[in-house]
Amino acid sequence: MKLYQHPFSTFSRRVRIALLEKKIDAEVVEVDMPARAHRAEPYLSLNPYGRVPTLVDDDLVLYESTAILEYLEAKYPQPPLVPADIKGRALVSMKMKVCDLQMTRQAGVIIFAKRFVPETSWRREEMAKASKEIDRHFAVLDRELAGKEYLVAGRYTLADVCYVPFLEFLPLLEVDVPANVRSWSERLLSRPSSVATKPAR
Ligand SMILES: N[C@@H](CCC(=O)N[C@@H](CS)C(=O)NCC(=O)O)C(=O)O
Repeated sequence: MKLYQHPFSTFSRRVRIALLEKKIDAEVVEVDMPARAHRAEPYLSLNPYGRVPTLVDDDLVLYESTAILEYLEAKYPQPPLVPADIKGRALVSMKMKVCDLQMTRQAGVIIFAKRFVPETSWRREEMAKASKEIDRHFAVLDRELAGKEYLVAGRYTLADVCYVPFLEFLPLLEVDVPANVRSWSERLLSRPSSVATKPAR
């Protein structure tokens, strides 16, 4: 099994966390993104959208980090990163989707600019709008996390995994971080799989 990824990639980090949590032995291949290898052959034959991560397992080529996480869960169910019951699993799916709809695009606007774009070229209006949307999402998460350590069923699941790479950059987001979100974030970021995959910058 091969994972094509980049160490600075938030979406790739989700998959590397799952590999570590499940102790899956996969070959991790770094795509030379600074040299635009993700936008050129042979990589485009694997992932026509030119993004990381991509997982290759024999004849299966999978891109989209959430699909990859679900595949790894199905192929390597131990230790489980989803609850055993179908209602719990449905909630995990819902929260993974919500993370992508309400958090990753908005956080990406800010995180990408602040990590990789000179300040003179920042699109400040777009970044401010993204911060507001994250504020609203955090207000919902804060209510949902009240009295809970994790998003679903009182246990660490793929839903939490999806958020980790984005919570890493909380200080960049210029949002008010409510108390329950802050303690959940600290709990997630202190897991060994998060520490081991923390990007160098
Ligand atoms: N929805 C995709 C997003 C993947 C994605 O946007 N990856 C970024 C790196 S974190 C990328 O490859 N960007 C390069 C580009 O779009 O040119 C997923 O969940 O895997």
